[in-house]
Amino acid sequence: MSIFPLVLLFGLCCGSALAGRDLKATARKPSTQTFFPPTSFQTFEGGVEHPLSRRDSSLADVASTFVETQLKVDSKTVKFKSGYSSDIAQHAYIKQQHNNITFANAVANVAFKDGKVVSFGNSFSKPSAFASSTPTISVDAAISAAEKALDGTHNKIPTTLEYLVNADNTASLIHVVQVQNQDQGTWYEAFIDAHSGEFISSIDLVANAAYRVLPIFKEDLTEGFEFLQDPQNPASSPLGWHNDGTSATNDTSGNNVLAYLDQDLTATTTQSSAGLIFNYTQDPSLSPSEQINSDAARANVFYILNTWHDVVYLYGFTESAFNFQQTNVKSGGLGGDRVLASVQNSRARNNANFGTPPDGQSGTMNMYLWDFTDPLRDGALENDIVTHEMTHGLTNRMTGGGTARCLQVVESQGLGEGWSDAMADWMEHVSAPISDYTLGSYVTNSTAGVRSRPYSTNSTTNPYTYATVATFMQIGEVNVHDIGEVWANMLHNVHAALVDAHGFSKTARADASGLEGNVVFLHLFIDALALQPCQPDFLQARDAIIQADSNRYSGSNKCLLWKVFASRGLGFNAFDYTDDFSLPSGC
Ligand SMILES: *[C@@H]1O[C@H](CO)[C@@H](O)[C@H](O)[C@H]1NC(C)=O
Ligand SMILES: *[C@@H]1O[C@H](CO)[C@@H](O)[C@H](O)[C@H]1NC(C)=O
Ligand SMILES: *[C@@H]1O[C@H](CO)[C@@H](O)[C@H](O)[C@H]1NC(C)=O
Ligand SMILES: *[C@@H]1O[C@H](CO)[C@@H](O)[C@H](O)[C@H]1NC(C)=O
Ligand SMILES: *[C@@H]1O[C@H](CO)[C@@H](O)[C@H](O)[C@H]1NC(C)=O
Ligand SMILES: [Ca+2]
Ligand SMILES: [Zn+2]
Repeated sequence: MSIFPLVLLFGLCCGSALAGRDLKATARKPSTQTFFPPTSFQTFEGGVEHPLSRRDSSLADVASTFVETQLKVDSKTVKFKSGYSSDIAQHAYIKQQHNNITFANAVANVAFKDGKVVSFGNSFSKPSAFASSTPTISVDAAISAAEKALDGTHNKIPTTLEYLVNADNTASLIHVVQVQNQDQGTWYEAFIDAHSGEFISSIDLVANAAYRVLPIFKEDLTEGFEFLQDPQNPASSPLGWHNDGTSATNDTSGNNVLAYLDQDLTATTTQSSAGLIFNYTQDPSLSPSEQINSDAARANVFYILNTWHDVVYLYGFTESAFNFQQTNVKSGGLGGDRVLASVQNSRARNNANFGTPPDGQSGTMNMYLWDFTDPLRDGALENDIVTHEMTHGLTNRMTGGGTARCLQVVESQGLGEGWSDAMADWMEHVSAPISDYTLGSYVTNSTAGVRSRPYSTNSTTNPYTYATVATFMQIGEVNVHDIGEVWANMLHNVHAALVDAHGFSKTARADASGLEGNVVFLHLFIDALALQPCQPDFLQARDAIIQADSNRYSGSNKCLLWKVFASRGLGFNAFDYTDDFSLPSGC
């Protein structure tokens, strides 16, 4: 029997002038954004036949042949990378290759349902020239170049040799080197030219949260902890939360999560002498670093991340869909990648972030302290921040088949921020109708929280439409969280409309089988991630959600979804950040 404290957060207060305070997260990207060829995405509702549809072939063969036929390319240029079956569709992720060397940025994804192709995304290229496929620069030299370019150190992950399509349509041969800098919280995949030794560009594996605060009125902080007994879901975590697949644990570590203090992976919080009881009562009058408070914080992060794992597992973020587990109980995907969650990390303030490497390497979460108040407040005790960060792991892993390279262009990053807010939004609703939602209120001591507007169905409260993205893009340094607000608000509206239409399940976190609106919403959310192409834009993310509804619910919500998206400018003819409020024929 396990007993865990759960933090309950109450609405807070206050009117300090924190609006527009820019936190550091957006300024740290290197200017060398990797080039990504344009991505096309087609959805086919009920599906189309494909060349091997009448034969008994493997997913790899069927998907590869489909890509070859569609793109009229030779089978030698197509390499099956990964694939899996969800409860509703089969997903295949494919890379372009040349001389048996795969491309880092030319990829395809095909989804099948009932033997037919339901969606197809691709960024395959026809390079005008290829660098020789035999490198002339050694791996060691490439590592040095990567470390120098990105001010970090190569970790122990083996380098790979790949091709990279450039903006001028040539193909460079590259050594791919992971480089980290713990002090700066950076973690990149560096692309080093394997012939010239020059640094070309990088993939940023860390998604940061930067928080903006609007001044508002005061309210007192009320803390409330609850004891929850055995909150784990055996359907999602058959080993329980305190067993990593090799041995039982008696602290804040297990198969899904290791929650520790600052930079010491062994600094977990331990159980009580009576067994797996973590009964640490946080004292808000004391500094977060007091033992009782840091124990409570680690216990809370451990509880939230495990609960998050168990919920999204039910909706499809499983081993085969590239989730985070030390030991994989069901087949598919790579293990050895539970989330390493650093609580009260002392390297930064007023922020939080999540690093998502490819499947098989642990995701890393850093939670920092916030100095807007005295005593400081701990992000680990604000559940929506923890959920926001963890959801970066979901979207980065499920988009593009576990490579963690497919939410890198600005618009895709913005969508990533939006999904993270939308997941926090979904997790915190307990009844219909779907009320307005803010996040980050506790750490900032401000009811407005960290975003510019509450998420709302009311277009006065939140007026953001697709065209708002264009205004955000025009601001000198684009803040991907601004773009994320537009997407998160669209998703808030989708959630609200589905709940209005189909009701609300109070057991949705433990039971994904219902037909209530909040259950439907999370299914579409997660199904669509696997369908959408690498580097999706707003239109493609919308289309993937509508296709997900076709796959799972025979399109029964098609017009509802179109109406919601259209109401926020993402209608049938929306394009290039111009609002369109029209519906497809039949709606
Ligand atoms: C690519 O790999 C296949 C299968 O391993 C092999 O038959 C073929 O010769 C290789 N081609 C090149 C260009 O290395
Ligand atoms: C937890 O397990 C370790 C390793 O088995 C053991 O040394 C330690 O005493 C245990 N701690 C508690 C609090 O039960
Ligand atoms: C938890 O700790 C509090 C004191 O902080 C105590 O009153 C309560 O009985 C404890 N509960 C359990 C189940 O150990
Ligand atoms: C929160 O903000 C209010 C209003 O600015 C202030 O009175 C209060 O002391 C703050 N709380 C903390 C813990 O700093
Ligand atoms: C939307 O919000 C505005 C401002 O709070 C309010 O005046 C209006 O009545 C709301 N509209 C609806 C339909 O609730
Ligand atoms: Ca995994
Ligand atoms: Zn974020």
